[in-house]
Amino acid sequence: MAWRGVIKEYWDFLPVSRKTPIVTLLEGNTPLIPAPKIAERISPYAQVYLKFEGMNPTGSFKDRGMTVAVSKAVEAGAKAVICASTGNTSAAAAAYAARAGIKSVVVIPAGNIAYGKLSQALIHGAQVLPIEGNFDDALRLVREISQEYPIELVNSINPYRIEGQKTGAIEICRQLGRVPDFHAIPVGNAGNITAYWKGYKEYKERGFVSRLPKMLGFQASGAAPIVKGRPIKHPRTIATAIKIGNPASWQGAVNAVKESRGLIDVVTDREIISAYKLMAREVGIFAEPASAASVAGILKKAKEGYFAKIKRPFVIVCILTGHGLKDPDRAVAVVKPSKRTYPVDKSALVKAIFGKRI
Ligand code: AN7
Repeated sequence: MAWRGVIKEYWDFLPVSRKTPIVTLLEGNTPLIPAPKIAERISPYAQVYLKFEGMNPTGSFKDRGMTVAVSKAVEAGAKAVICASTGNTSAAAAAYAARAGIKSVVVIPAGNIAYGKLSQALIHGAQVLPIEGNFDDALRLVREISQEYPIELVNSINPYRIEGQKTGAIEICRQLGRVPDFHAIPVGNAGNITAYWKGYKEYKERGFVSRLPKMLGFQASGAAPIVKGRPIKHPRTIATAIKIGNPASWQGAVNAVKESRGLIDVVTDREIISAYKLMAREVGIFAEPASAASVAGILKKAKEGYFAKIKRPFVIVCILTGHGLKDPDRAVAVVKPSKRTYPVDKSALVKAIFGKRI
């Protein structure tokens, strides 16, 4: 049967009923792609899979949560939704609101969201309000506005977002036919790590599986409030998606790490870019920089010897949260292509391709 989207496929796990109007773009069912080129850098016993959430309809994992949040908002009679965003939430909110035929308002840190994401919010018809502050300022404002005015908040403090996003965990278990040993994931506002942990736990509680993965969360080193144990006033990282200094689901991330006996650590921008290029060049997957934090994280832990004690086959799943096309400027900046142009001349091209000697 054709894929029916997150709400219908995971109906029994979600707070929906026959009264819920289903607002879907058939999100979910994203590929779980083996990455032997990454695995060989981790351990001879490692199997690494990349869960490419960039293959969702708006190009990020946010769609899993947004289908549920917008459907429940419409069920409750909402005529408008609002969010703060580093970009991907705004793209998803704008698309699902468009699908539902309701208004969307997105508050973003001016000049700090990737061009692809901004273009999505704009073309889907969202009211885009760039503020002269960062994501944390934006989230504080939309929280207050949604409490005082008739507009539904669709950031991940909306529990329906977490409910939708937890389906990623169930999907991974079904695709793998087992529970991964390690689940590596970038952490920004910490909604997704909270959601995945909830999903794994519920899948186990219902008796479908009997184990749980260790949760490995990774923050950018300049935007690592949870690792540092205090909010960061002026977060900094080239991974703008996770440039967040005071995550809303802080406690959820801490619980996931503690309960799973996993860890949360930092990766530098340099490590992020290195993993970003490695994935593109050796695996064939173009994910956005924030997504590369999960791969950068396991490479770092491998170097530190974290996996060295394991002498039997084990499985790591890395969540690639968003598509590389979201942030084309970063890809071009990283590669720094030459500005040189060529005449319309075969020999000039042949020389460029094969060098002088041919
Ligand atoms: C590609 O869009 O917060 O830890 O406003 O876009 O659940 O916040 C995006 C976050 C990772 C972090 N990877 O997830 C937003 C926003 C990508 C992201 C994260 C985000 P959370």
